[in-house]
Amino acid sequence: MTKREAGACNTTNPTVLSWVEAQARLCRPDQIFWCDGSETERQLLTDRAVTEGVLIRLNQTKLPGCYYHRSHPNDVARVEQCTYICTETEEEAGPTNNWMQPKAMYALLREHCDGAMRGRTMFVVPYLMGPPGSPLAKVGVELTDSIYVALSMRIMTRMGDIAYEQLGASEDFNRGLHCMLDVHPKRRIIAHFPHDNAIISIGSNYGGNVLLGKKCLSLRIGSYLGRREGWMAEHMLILGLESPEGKKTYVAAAFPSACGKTNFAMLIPPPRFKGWKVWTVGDDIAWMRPGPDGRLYAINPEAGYFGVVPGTNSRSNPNAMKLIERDTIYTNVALKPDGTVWWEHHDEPAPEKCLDWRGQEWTLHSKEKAAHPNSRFAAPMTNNPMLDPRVNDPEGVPISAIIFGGRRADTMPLVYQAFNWIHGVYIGATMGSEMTAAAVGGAGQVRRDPMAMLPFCGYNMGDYFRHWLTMRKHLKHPPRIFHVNWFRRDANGHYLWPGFCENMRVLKWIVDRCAGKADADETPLGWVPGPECFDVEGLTDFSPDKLAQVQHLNYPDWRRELLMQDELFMKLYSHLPKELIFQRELLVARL
Ligand code: OXD
Ligand code: MN
Repeated sequence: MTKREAGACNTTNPTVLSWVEAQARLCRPDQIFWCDGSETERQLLTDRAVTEGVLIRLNQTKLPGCYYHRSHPNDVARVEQCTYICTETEEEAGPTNNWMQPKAMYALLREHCDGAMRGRTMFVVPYLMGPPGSPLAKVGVELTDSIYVALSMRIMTRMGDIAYEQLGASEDFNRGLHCMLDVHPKRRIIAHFPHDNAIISIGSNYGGNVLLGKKCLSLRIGSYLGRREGWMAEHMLILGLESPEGKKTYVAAAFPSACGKTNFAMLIPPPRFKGWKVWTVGDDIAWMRPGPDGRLYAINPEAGYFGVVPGTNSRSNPNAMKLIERDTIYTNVALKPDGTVWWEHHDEPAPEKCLDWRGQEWTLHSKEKAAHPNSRFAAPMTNNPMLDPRVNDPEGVPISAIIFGGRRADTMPLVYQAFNWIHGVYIGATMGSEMTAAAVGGAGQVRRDPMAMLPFCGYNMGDYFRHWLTMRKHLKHPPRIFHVNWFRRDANGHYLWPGFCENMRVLKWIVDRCAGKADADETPLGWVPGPECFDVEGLTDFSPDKLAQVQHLNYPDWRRELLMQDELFMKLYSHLPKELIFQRELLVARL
């Protein structure tokens, strides 16, 4: 067999070949580099990225295999205002999405992409979302003129020949095109064409906008395909909680961006829970379908974690600290003189001097943050010391509980359980959270974020709720549904719940509920743990009245909450399932 030259074409799939040729005719790159996902290729592209100044090689003794990238200061987060769902009718995309007619959007993008890769290389990045051979796995091919994207996709997905092996001669793959242009905000568009299984992203080089396997395919296009094909694409972590006796229970949890999904997915139980272990299947996205036994099975379509860095430390996430010690691409953190990195709330104290995320000199007296609040790591999941052995199981793992949660200073108790599936869908549909730096916008304001999918649902949100209700019919043993809030504060603004590893206590109650082992008290909101079946032993400074405070149902807050929920329901009214309106009435009556 002749050795393949790096970058040479490595597929005979006629549809891939003709589509790449057509896009190359439009974008006119100087070169086409066909990625195969090999180690040799990783080294070659990494060296090239370093030579071109796209990546900085970090201290290889302290951080082996780690590199540093700075994005353009105007390009540091997802841009929801430039993100479009392009369906024939506006109604299909629904009132929560920006919409444009596909024909008009294709025409606009053709103009932008015409000759956009002149003088540049087009990387052909084939990738597989999900374990090889899984009935849920999907193939995508991303064409990009960003070497940073090619290298990051290698971490975040199963990238390379493996995707062509899964694809065979099929035409069924996601067509993704990414042109950086000059990363000018005025030319930034992230367009999804669900009917064509296609994505075109221009004018950005920030992960969430350009690593097309992630939010674009796995959630926006994925949710659309899921409804058509009878499965669910959700913004959820997946973890397995193992008891000292070796019994494992899997749960999936949806929190809005930057609410600690990665931390929760990698939780290390506190000493009180000796012998208990948390295993990670995924930290951001779950694809779920009913299994032959009537349970809901989930896979993580990704192969890496793209986590928020500031706040990561050995208290919040010791496993992540191990995860990002090697083979990691850091974006927009601070760079220390010894070639290591730093960020706010790092274990180590702030350095006297470093370069901030913009590359400017930073000292202890600087007023600005050294790392951007949305700075990120991209690290392979295989670095995770607690990676679940079933992460590559093509059938996925059976989900016993679904947890919804948001960042709320008030109103929402620490934990409560839905009375049933429909009530649980209502709880997910009315979720709200304070906004964070993960998206451009008003950080701190509460916005409705149904199932944490507001920025990611690829069709009408009302129809998405209907799909959730319909899924129940295919589940003989549906997961139980819960709502949590780690972020409730007292009148002085202090957090009422210690959070981090102590969230294990909430998880344990949830898992016990699923096994029929924990008692609960009925409240107007749902089932809540009674003081006798919620373990607070070993929690310093947490008396039973603190539990009462963090669980407290404050009626004036709930009156306000119902009004805020109404705003979303009014917006979605024409497609809103009536079941949810009835659920609202039931809640009002109970309150
Ligand atoms: C993410 C996000 O990057 O949700 O995961 O913004
Ligand atoms: Mn996310």
